[in-house]
Amino acid sequence: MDISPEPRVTETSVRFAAFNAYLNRPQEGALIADLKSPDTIQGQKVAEIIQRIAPDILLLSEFDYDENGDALRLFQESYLAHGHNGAAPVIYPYTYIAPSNTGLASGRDLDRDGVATMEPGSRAYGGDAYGYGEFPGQYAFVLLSKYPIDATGARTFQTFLWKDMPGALLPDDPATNEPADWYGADALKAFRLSSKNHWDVPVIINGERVHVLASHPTPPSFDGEEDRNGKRNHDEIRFWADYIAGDPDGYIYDDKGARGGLPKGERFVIMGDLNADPHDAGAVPGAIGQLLTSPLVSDAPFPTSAGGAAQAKLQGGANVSHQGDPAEDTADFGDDPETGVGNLHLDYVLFSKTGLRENNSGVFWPAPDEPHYDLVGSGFPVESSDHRLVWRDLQIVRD
Ligand SMILES: [Ca+2]
Ligand SMILES: [Ca+2]
Ligand SMILES: [Ca+2]
Ligand SMILES: [Ca+2]
Repeated sequence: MDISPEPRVTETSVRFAAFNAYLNRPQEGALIADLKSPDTIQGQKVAEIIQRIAPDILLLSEFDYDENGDALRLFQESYLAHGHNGAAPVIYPYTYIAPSNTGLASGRDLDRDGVATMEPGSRAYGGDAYGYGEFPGQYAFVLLSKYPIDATGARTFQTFLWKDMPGALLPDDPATNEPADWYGADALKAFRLSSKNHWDVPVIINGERVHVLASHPTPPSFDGEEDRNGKRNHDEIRFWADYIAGDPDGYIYDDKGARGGLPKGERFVIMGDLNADPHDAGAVPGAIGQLLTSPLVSDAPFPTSAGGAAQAKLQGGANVSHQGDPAEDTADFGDDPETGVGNLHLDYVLFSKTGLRENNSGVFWPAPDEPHYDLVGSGFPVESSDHRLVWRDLQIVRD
C-alpha cells in the first residue's frame, strides 16, 4: 500500500466526519479476523460510504480496540485502500488510538446484580465493567486523518472519576432515603466518568491547531428508575461543555495528571456519537443542549439528509410522535412504539464559533430514489451501520 507521508492540502475547507461504523464484534479478536480478508460485506459498505464522502478527518466509533492497532491497519489496507463500486480509495497517513473503558473489569458490582463478574464474555461482565463491553476495548473509537496529528499534545480522560465533577448527577437509589446512593462509596471511588474515553487530539492543518474532542457517551438506556446511564450520558457531555469553557470549576485532570481545560481561543471540533437527541428518546432533558447552547459552539444549522426524512415517513411507528426534524436524524433504530425509540439525531460534528467557518455539511443517508441507497437500506437488516456518517466542511479562519 502506498501511504503518502504528505497530507493532501485542500483548497479552503477540511472535511470533518463522525461515523459510528458498527465495526464492533462479539468476541475479542473477531474484528481483526474479519478485516484480514477483504470479503466482509459490511466492511466493504462502510468503506464505500467513507470513500463516497472522503473526509479529511474521520472519527470511527464502535471500532474494537487492539493495542497494536491491527484492526485499523487492516481496515485501511484491505478496505479503504481499494475503491468499491467505482469510488476512489482513501488513505489516512495519520491515525490515533487509545484504550477504552469498555469491557475493562472494575472489580465491583456496578450493575448491582449481587456479583462482581470478572470473567469476560457475558452481559453480566459488561454491566460491571468501567464502560459496557463484553471484552476489553469492545465499542472503542479511532481517529483517521490526512493532516498530521500531534500525538504528544493529545490528552485523554479515561481515568477521570465521575465523583470528581462538582455537582455530578450521581444516580439515586429510590428505595432508600439517602440521596445519590445508587452507587456506594466504594463503587464511586473507582467509577470513571467516561464510558469509553474522552480525547483531546490536536490536528495540525496548514500550521494551525484544531482540537478534535472525541467521545462516545453511554446510551441513556438499559437501566432502571434510577436512570444511571441517562445521568452518566448527561455528565459525559457536560465534561466537554466545561472543558471548552476552560474548566471554570477547576476540577478537570487528564490521565497524566495535568489539570485544566482547553485554553481560551483554541479551535475545536466536538465529534462523535453523543447518544443524545435534542428532542426525542431517553436522554436527560438538556443533555445535548449543554453544548448546543454554549456561546463557544457555532450555531450553524445541523447537517441533514433526504434519507432521514424519507425513512421516518416510510417506517412510521415511534417516528410519528417525534418532535425533532427527521432530516437531522443520524441513527436508524427500531420503530415499534412499544419497544423501539425510532430514528434519532445522535451523531454530531460541533465546532468552535471562533476560528472556524462552515462551508457545507451533510448526513450520508440517501433516500430510496437517490444513488447509493443500497449502502444504507431501509433500516433492517443493517446494511452498513445503524448510524449514518455526519460531516461538515470547515475552513480555518485566522483572526
Ligand atoms: Ca454485577
Ligand atoms: Ca436513595
Ligand atoms: Ca427505524
Ligand atoms: Ca427522529
